[in-house]
Amino acid sequence: MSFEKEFVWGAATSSYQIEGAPFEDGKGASIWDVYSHLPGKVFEGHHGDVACDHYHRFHEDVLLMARLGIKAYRFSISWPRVMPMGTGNVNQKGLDFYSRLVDDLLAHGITPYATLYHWDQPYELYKRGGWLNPDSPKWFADYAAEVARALGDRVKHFITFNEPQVFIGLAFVEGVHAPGLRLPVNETLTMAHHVMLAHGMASMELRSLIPDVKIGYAPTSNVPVPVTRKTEDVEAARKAYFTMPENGDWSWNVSWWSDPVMLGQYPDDGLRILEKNLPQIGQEDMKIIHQKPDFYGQNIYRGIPVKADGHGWKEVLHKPGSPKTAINWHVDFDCLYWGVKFLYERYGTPVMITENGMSSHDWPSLDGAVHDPARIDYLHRHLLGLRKASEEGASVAGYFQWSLMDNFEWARGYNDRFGLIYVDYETQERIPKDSFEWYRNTILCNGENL
Ligand code: PNW
Repeated sequence: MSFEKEFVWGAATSSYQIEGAPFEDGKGASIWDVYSHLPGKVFEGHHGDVACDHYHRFHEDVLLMARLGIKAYRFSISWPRVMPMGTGNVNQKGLDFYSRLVDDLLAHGITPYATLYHWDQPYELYKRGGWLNPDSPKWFADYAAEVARALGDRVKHFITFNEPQVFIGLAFVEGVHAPGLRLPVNETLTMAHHVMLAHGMASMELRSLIPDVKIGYAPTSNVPVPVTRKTEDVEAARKAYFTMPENGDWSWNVSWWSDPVMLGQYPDDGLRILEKNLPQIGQEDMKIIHQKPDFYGQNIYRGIPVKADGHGWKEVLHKPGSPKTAINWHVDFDCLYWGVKFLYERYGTPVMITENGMSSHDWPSLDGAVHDPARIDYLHRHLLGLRKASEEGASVAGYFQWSLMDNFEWARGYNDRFGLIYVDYETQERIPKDSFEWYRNTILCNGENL
């Protein structure tokens, strides 16, 4: 068995992680431009001022994508490049950059998937309260409309948000991503509500401006993986995935971030547990939020072993010495299989793996090539799981490898290399790794080699 004929084989990146050129051609500052220059925030003071210099080298990168044979490329649009103040004036030169990129992709037969928000919020909007401001959904919808007007004749696939769990949770609950604050629960829940409203309002704009548009949403999750296939363990894992923890730790909860968008309501358990801290939920809000995506994106890198414990579940420690990646994340080869199965079961919308991949400490060997056998094994085994989920009836629309090339890994700077292409940050030389060749072959035969 293979993947469906229309299966979307892709690779992904994001603006701040690869583009550089933070203030060129009229771009405004983003919260990451500011945050990464604050002392002590990012590993050894790294920042994205140059990153992969993709702003100037995008053509070379598109040629590599063509060689890789990907059907689709997922990139993100930098909001402050397009609207330096976040609202109002549009920076034509910024839009032109994305327009040239899109033309180049299409000329090489690669379908563009544009993410509207991969964390680089305009700094000017942050100063106006960012996602706490009740106008923030409207700001986002206006920005989405500008992008749609400029690119919608050629870009038909949009993803509204990448990993709201991270840009609200890690940024404002845990305080380790830009802008690095720790705010009270009622405020972070308000932000989350605004983000979901923004998803809905932007989706409406996109749908009215681009009739044949396909919209996605890309939250993330670490998937509870049952330790056996016994019914009680599978049930325990399913519960662990979707249940709100009684301690109110809400920011990684799958249902809180997805039920409103996919099903039109907040989950009952979350409403009960978070009751004292809930934002005002307007009469029409849930209708706006429930702009059901055409594909349900999910970024999955990891699993958590789980077993039944009475009527509940228990997390199980990974066995000593079990596989880990360079970023120190445990590896559970079945995470895509269970994740996709559970998510499709609950939401009934085709699932798109919008990110999956691994970091390793790659370097060019004496022979000049970059050998990354562990990444090949990681991809191979995760794709086997994905295919199994599809064979068992889950609708799987596609798979985007994270990442096309090594890039700026947020608070960890250039520590972690996630790419299929090695980047020498001193010379900007790109070297396709062994995994690049492997993925190319996999795409060529639509996964028959797995
Ligand atoms: C994602 N976690 O981030 C992002 O979408 C990418 O920009 C990033 O480079 C990639 O995954 C690799 O990290 C995540 O704590 C950040 O589970 C943190 C987590 C997951 C994903």
